[in-house]
Amino acid sequence: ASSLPATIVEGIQNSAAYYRQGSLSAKTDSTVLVIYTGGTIGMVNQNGSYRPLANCMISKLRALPIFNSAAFQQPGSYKEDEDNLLVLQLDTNSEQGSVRPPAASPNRVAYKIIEFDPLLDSSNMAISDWIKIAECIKEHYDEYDGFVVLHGTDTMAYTASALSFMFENLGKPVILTGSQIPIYETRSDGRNNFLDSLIIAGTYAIPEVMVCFFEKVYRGNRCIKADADGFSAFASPNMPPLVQLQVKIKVDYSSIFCQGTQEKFSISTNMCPNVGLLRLFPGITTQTVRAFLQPPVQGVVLQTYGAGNAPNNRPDLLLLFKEAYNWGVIIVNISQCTKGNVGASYATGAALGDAGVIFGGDMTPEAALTKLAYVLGKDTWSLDFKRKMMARNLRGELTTVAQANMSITDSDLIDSVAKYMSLSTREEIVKVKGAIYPCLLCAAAKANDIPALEKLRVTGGHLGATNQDGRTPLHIACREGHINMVHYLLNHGVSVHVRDCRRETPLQDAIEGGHLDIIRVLVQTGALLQQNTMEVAVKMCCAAAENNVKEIEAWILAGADFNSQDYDKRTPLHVAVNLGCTDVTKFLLSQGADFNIKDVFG
Ligand code: ASN
Repeated sequence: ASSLPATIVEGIQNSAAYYRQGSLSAKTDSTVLVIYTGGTIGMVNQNGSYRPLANCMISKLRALPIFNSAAFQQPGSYKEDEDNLLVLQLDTNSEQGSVRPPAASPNRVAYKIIEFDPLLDSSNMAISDWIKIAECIKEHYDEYDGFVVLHGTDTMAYTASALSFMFENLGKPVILTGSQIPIYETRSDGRNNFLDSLIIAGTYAIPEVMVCFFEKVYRGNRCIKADADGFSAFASPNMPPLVQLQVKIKVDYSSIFCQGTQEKFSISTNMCPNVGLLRLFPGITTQTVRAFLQPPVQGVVLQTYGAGNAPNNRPDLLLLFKEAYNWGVIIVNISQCTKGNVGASYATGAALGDAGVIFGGDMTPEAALTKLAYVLGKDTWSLDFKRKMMARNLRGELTTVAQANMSITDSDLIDSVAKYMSLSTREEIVKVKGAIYPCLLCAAAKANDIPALEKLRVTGGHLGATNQDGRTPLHIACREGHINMVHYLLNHGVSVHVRDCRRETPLQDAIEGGHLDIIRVLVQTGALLQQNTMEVAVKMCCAAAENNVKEIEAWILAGADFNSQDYDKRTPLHVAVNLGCTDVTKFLLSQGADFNIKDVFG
């Protein structure tokens, strides 16, 4: 270095000093991909009827300040100056209406819009359109924190149900929304529905397919279009909303469905088209039912009366169902009532069970039909297994007995705390639960106490609940290096994508803790580095400056490139050599680090 000009030597020294301090501010935006498929939200009235209008949504939103933050409009205020990138500024400092999710608190939601061609009235949608949406989300899954699908309301409940099954091991929010009046008109419900969806998808790590409409977010496979004229167009008869957007945003964390998994997100697009819905009515003829059950039909959702009943004085019908069962048709019994469960409590219901008809619990017709299409499309499953899966709760689409009967308020501990604090009302107990439950989870995760967590879980709690710093038990287990706890939490549906108040995911904790075995599990489950390559380079250079081989190894295992260059185009090898850190130098060279890369100083 002594033979180099003084300014360059100073540059190198400053850079080395910088790494000794090690500082980098976390990114504060979250990102959402909006997939615009059509629907009233983007329609215009032409010759007396509504039709979707192409190439108009982005310019319209750009002109609405609420959808396109003024901060972003200043040139150079955002690094990606792309045509279809818009930024929503969140009111994090206001008390009323503030967005204060217990997880990460981004200041802004940056969102991009992909417009489908052609835009469709959702009544024109088919299975191929569900696949198109699923493939689009799969393609961009790693780049965004959440997804919003702008969609017509008419078949939104079908698409939401279908996607909920097609998405396997979903770890991020996917929200469908639309409107009853186009967003281009003055009196539109579309603006609020869209804003609410962006806020929830960008700030709450709820790993479900949801429908957001008129201040509520429902589980997608639980809702139905219930009103053709009202703004409150959707209902979820058998399950309360997951989120209510009032002055405060209320999330029902204990109801969030968690798919216990250590698998990466994937999509299953082989949806069987040979399914149908048969609604019984008094006097239905044998010929009608026989015609309905003919090949190529492979699955039928049978809408029965009340609590799952069909005439047991019609041996002709029961025989047809039995015959269909024998030649491999799957028949699922759901009720014609919008609310309630089916079962064998009446002889008229039990007779269907005897004929091989499966009880479909409290599934909506949309959920039952799309679930059949998904299950029948699984070529590697046996017919017996497919029948079993139809009765099982796969994505929160039906209420299981355990869920219905248990609640976190049953927990002895919460009860004791409630008694000690003289709490009497359910509301008070629910508040205490909200306050202490995440602390109990995190304490158990830190102590590596799986039985304690299991006790909390079976009383109806959500293991992904976040503490006051937005940290989940998974963040803590990853930091502490408790590999069995990590397996347990992943198997019980805690998402690898949740960010804490520093916007960091459990992968970052595992890297900083130097827990290579945990990094392997997280990466296999789909965890990705959230920082851009420059930020990663800086962090690796900091580790190189500390001669911390384990941390460098951890970064590489997590997917970082050991040749990545920082703001001065310096690699970890530059820093290690410059500061005489032999262990890191040797390690980087053994990994094949490139010693010919030039930094800005040459
Ligand atoms: N027909 C429209 C659609 O489903 C209805 C709407 O979006 N409100 O595309």
